[in-house]
Amino acid sequence: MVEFSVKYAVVGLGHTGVSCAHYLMHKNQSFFIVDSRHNPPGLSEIATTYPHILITTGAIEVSVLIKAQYLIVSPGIPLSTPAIQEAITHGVKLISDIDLFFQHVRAPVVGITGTNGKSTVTTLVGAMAQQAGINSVVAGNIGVPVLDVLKTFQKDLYILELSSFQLERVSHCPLDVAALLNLSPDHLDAHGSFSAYIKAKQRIFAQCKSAVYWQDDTLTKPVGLPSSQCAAFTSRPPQQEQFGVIKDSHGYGVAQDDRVLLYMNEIKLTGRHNLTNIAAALTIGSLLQLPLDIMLEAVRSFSGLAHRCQWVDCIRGVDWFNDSKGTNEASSCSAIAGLASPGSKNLILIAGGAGKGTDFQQLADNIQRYVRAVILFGRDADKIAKAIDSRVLVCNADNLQEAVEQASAVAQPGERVLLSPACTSWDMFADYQERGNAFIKHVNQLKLMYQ
Ligand code: UMA
Ligand code: ADP
Repeated sequence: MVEFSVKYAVVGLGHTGVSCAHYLMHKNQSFFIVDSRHNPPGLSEIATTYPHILITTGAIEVSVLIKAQYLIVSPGIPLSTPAIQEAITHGVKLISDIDLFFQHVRAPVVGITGTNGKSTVTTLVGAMAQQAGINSVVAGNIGVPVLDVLKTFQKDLYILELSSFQLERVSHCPLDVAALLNLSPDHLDAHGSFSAYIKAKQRIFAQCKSAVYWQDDTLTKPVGLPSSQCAAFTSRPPQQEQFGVIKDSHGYGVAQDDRVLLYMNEIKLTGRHNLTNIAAALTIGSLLQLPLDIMLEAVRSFSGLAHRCQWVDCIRGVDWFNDSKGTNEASSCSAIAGLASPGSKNLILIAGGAGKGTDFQQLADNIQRYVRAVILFGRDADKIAKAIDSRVLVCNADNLQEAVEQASAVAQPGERVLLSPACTSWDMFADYQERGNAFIKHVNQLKLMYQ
């Protein structure tokens, strides 16, 4: 029988680990911290604020972990890490920051997951709640650790973006509304297979009161929940009591039943895939009893998040869009289809970077359908070029700046240039934000050249 000397081991000292440290200290709990990196982010902050807390860096050792009763494993550390698995066999239990959040939260909680669109829908639901005068906050994978939003007075509503890694780690997740927006292969290196990834995502429904899913993909349908507990949204014309997407003589729009609520030209968001995101947010908001007219006001004034189909500028009749957050094939495909003009190939695509192990066939098919020319850069440029074959004009660039210059040389007035890499940025940039900001800088330089 192991004698546990400390209650918690905080495994990982990124945003999650730092928030756990502050929270456990506030709750007077005993804990220590481990991180496999020698100089992890947050080290000096925690070491200075809590000098008596033991922090061990470097290889994670089972002999250290078994001193704790519970491990709080950060989302970026694989649960398959041998020392973690061994500690579990010694009787140490896993718990996550989300579990701790649910132990202490006293207000309704919404959870939103999916392969793509999470941040957009989470932010939009947050904007709807604010517009309705509800004292609410958005947190989770979007960038604010969940325990950070419990530090002050409790809110009346919490809206959480949850990643597959966070869902994989949580044991008790009693959400009032749980939404699974869509599913396509992503993070397969970490989860091992698409089915393991789906299983992690489906955990969002485990203890929920109401479930929201995407009618157009049965993989998102809650397994084992009665239909009375489920509400679906769709990217097609909606059925009774649903929100969905329509097209009529006024263009594309969002409808409830057979009533059109708004058209694309009334909103600031770009890309038709965002109509699906609006339908999802309206479904979630309705379950929260938010008034429809107030939700629609919030949709109309929502300009979207940076790096997601973000309009940058119009230079000599060519519109430039930054979709640096398009980091997998499915997201870039929907950005391409969402920005293309039906019936005409008016898009110039800039893509490439470090792919996530997919074969780029889905991307190549979308390119053939909607894109006139592709500029490729980054580690997997050749892999994408092979998938595209000779179906459209393909140019190669050594870096993003050269890609922008080549796109400018190819684009004709009336066309759109879209950066949507279908890859992570890690081969050339710190993250998607740095890549998107570099793109904006190069586009601004281009504008100066033509002034
Ligand atoms: N790491 C080590 N050794 C350690 C601990 C971490 O090498 O001992 C590495 C990880 O492998 C990873 C990096 O450090 O590459 C960050 O991991 P982390 O677990 O420390 O991450 P946090 O800083 O706590 O941030 C996490 C989420 N990060 C991940 O899931 C990788 C953030 O989502 C989230 O905003 C934050 O918690 C607050 O909830 C980011 C993300 O990229 C934006 N998420 C992925 C995505 O959206 O696709 C899932
Ligand atoms: P996430 O938080 O899940 O990464 P975001 O809202 O940040 O989602 O959007 C990331 C990218 O995913 C966008 O830049 C866009 O290319 C794509 N995208 C957004 N919404 C959808 C959707 N509903 N379906 C598919 N792709 C989407």
